[in-house]
Amino acid sequence: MKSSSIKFRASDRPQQRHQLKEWYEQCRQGTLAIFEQVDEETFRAQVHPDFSPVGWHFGHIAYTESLWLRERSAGLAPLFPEHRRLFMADGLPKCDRVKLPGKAVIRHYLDTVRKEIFQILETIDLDRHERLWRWMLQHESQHCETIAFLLQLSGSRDELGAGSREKRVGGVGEAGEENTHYPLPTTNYQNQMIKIPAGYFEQGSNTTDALDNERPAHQVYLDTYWIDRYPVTCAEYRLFMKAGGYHNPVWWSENGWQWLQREQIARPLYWLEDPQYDNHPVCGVSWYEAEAYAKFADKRLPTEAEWEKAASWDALNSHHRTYPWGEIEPNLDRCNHNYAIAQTTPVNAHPNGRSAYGCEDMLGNVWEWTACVFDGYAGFASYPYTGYSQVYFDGQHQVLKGGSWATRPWALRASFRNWYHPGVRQILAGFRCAKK
Ligand code: AVJ
Ligand code: FE
Repeated sequence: MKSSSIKFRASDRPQQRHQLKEWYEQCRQGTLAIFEQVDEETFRAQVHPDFSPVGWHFGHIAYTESLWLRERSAGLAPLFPEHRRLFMADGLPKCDRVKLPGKAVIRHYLDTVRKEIFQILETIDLDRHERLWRWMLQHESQHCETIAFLLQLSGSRDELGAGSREKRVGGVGEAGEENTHYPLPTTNYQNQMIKIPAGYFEQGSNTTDALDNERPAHQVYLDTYWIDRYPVTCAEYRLFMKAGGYHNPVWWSENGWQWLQREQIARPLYWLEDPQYDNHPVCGVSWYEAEAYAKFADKRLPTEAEWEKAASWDALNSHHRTYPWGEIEPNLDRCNHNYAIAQTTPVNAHPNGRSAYGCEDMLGNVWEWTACVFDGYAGFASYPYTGYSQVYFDGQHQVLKGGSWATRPWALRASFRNWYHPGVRQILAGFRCAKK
């Protein structure tokens, strides 16, 4: 079993190069599987003003790989400098990114950069550069996820939700295996709350693949609290809708109610009114909707630390787990991820993914909003550039944890942090609740 926790000695470098190459190939295979399914029109269309066109993300993946692995770390001259302005992170306004080259040009860009960086990998000093190479895998993974939800969004443009699951492009699968017939849960379940006893746990991570915002790992003390065993399901959320949730300010914060008046919406973005999805997590809610539901249910959103402790702390052994279930790398038996089935699954479909405390469905399926504003931990140091995390420490972004059905394995772990404005509902986000 490949494990990200394997520690390599200098003499093992050939093996480590081989492992990186394998990961890069696996990651790219998934990226290209999606690429192949996108037509030229969808490629360049801007489906939502807050997001770049799907095709831009593919070019940006190639650009970023070239910038950091060729230019910055290997000292080579830029490849295709004519692409720079279009594909750099802060080059053009998103609406101007529709003037994209065609798919063939972008494919050539991806392939050419990739060929060169594999040559670099053969001799690069990994003692110095391993972190950057691991970061790059996660960069591609995250843009892949953005592509996935933009495609879902473009498929549902006309009917906003209804029928969108059928119209979605297929998943990339794992090793070509078909996995469209997910087992439905055989028994009904009751969402329960799990008691997490007071005490210390370890938040964050110092491993090579930990991003700047996950570092440094540190001890946090939490009082006793309760947290939902599962994410909030569509059936549960329907109660809020039926009770007039979207029409009564009593459950909404002031900012949330103002946001609702502007948006004029009355259901989650990806809502499908079909009992077939009752046991699936609600998906496509803003932080404000999550906050309002929690109040309706007489609960609250968990803090980031509460979420992470419930997901990763093994109190019996005073041990921090990389994944809720331990150290085995994510697979489809443990969590719904990697775009494998391209939709949500019932919240209780992955009992083997449960955490030491018994929480389920914490990785994959839907991202989960937390009560916390995104910020650096004490001792934070930007990597590889301030624009990656630090510029978002502006008090305007809420942290999400856990990953979704579209999250690639390289960005899936209990310490991983995602962040978006509280009003964003295009991402694949749901939530679970907590209580004192
Ligand atoms: C952490 C997912 C919000 O996609 O904007 C990609 C990740 N940063 N390239 C984003 C990211 C730079 C980021 N999110
Ligand atoms: Fe990026």
